Amino acid sequence: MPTMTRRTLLRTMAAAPALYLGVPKFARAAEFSYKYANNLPMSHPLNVRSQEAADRIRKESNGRLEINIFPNNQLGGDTDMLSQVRSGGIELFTPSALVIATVVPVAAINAVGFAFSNYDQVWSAMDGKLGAHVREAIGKSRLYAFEKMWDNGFRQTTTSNKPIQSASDLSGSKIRVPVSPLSISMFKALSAAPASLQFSEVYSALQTRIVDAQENPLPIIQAAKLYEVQKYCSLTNHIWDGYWFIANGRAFERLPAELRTLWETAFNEAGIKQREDLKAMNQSIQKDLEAKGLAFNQPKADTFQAALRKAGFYEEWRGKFGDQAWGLLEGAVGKLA
Ligand code: X2X
Repeated sequence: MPTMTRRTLLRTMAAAPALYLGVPKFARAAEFSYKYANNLPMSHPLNVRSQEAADRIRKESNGRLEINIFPNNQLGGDTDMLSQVRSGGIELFTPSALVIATVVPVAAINAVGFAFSNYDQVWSAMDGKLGAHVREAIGKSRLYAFEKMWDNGFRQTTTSNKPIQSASDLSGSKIRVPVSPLSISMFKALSAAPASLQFSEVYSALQTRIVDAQENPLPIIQAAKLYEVQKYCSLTNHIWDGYWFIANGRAFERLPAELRTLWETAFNEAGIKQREDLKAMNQSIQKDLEAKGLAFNQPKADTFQAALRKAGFYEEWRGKFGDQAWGLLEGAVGKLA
């Protein structure tokens, strides 16, 4: 048999596709191969739109920049991913505002209880001065934050034992919250017994009744199948939560200008589409979750805010965030305390 030249080898491979299924689409190794990790299943719009952006970046950079997604806590829980993106072990991560606030405290400002009442307020604040203020703070910890925040949603409360009709129903309730000082403080102010757990632990913590309740936006309850281990869903709308798309600072600086522009454009445009996906889902998602067995109720919203005021929650967090950030928040949503 004649020795195979590169050309005949390639021809042979082309004739027998089944033999080289393992070979990546772009045979030439990418100049920049980046890892993007997150805590959500692949079915969530955050991953669907990120995959689209990654495909676009690979194509428009002619394979120079490749981004591989590791969804669903494959590379560890939020706390692990956050330390990996800071050290450079991974290049990209999407922490919720609540979670990145463990490193950049002011990032939790959008999650002040009952601050935002609708998406118009949310996006004009986060695409405007409040968002710019937080991005700057993120930049100071040698992380790069993309301009457009992605939507997580308004957080709702699910339980296994009883519906939450008003703030007093939360009293003593064992509720899981993210690894977030603001969430702990807020649920303590509501007399609940909150416990911080990474999202990777939530399903089993509910299943084994380590906690009775959790709180998350409906698209997360759907994507992570939390309806399988919860009975009631009370539409508390207590926090608006979003994801910051962040990169390791050095990984960002390493990219040549044209690739930086490409990934900024691709991820920011994908983020806008992801916001629209969630908006569209919000029309039908309650019906879907009801069909899967969750019982919904609309609690009395003003009882929660009154309880928070009484407990001094707003005063405490105004002090923690400082007058500048607090002023930007109140500028967007009106007086809170
Ligand atoms: O951990 C959660 O609850 C989640 C998925 O909403 C966040 O990323 C904060």
